[in-house]
Amino acid sequence: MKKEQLLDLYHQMVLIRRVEERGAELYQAGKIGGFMHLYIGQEAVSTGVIAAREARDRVITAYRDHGVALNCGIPADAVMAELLGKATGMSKGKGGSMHMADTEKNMWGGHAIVGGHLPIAAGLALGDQYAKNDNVTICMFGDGATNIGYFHEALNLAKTWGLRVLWVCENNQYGMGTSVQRASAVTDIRQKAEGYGMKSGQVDGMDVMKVYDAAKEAIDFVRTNGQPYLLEIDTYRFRGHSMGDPERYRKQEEVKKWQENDPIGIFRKYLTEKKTATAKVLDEIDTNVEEEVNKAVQFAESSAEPAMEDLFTDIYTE
Ligand SMILES: Cc1ncc(C[n+]2csc(CCOP(=O)(O)OP(=O)(O)O)c2C)c(N)n1
Ligand SMILES: [Mg+2]
Repeated sequence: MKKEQLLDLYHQMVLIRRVEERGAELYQAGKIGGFMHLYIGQEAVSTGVIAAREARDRVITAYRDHGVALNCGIPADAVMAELLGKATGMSKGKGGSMHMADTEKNMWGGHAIVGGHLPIAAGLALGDQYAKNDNVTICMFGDGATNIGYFHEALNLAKTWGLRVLWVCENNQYGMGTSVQRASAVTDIRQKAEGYGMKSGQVDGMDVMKVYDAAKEAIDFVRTNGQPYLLEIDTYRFRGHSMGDPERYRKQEEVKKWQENDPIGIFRKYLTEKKTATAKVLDEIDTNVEEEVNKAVQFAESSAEPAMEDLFTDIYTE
């Protein structure tokens, strides 16, 4: 990877972190309504996976979607405005935190029903199969979603019909307050692919370079063979499940242990040790991101709410 691309990945990870830190403040100030789930701690996952796609490859995810939106190239302005429910948001302020989408950027949405978007991913890939192209659909979901019927139906169909889907399980160790051990018969999530004769892999999700390499290999496999693949990416969310989670189900020592493996810190170390960039250059990127996010907040706060007459538009296709 060239230096510019590496620094761009660093920029993306820091941007996700700062957008969400500011988002959390705005939520606490009552400026964001509804549920909001932060991606802080998991930044290396979507950053590494989406860097490995071609622009023609589709991405679809669950409700923890702010990072995915930013990685797909949706500007911070549009993400922040959507969080605040403003008409200038990428979903015109009518989707909010859990429903960020921009099909022009091939970002097919955040989806709030656990597992509900997996059959949609199979459908997107079936559409590409009909159109006789070799685009890949990247479908991201949590460990909890793999205990839902939709996961099994979608993986079965994908293998039976030879659909080009990269199934990405972000195993952040918990589904709300329930640990993987308490909810899943097998704790190595990748094993679930075996029941469908599907190839699978597993990678450390705190290291963006490892994620990128694993995702690149998996996407190449899917594209070349016309077969799905399940990639388990092990990670951790540093914050609660959603805003206002008292986190009684996990110990602070456990959270601290994972925080010592901060994906941004790991990547900073990688970049400085490889002499790709000095700490000063990385600090400058941090400052630029701060500025970018300040502007995004100003843009969002000064934008208009959606108009009353738009209440019933964008519900059905016309
Ligand atoms: C069908 C359905 N059941 C329950 C819920 C409530 N719910 C929201 S998030 C969540 C946990 C999902 O965990 P996981 O898939 O691991 O994703 P994570 O939140 O860890 O990213 C649950 C049970 C829901 N949204 N949809
Ligand atoms: Mg989870």
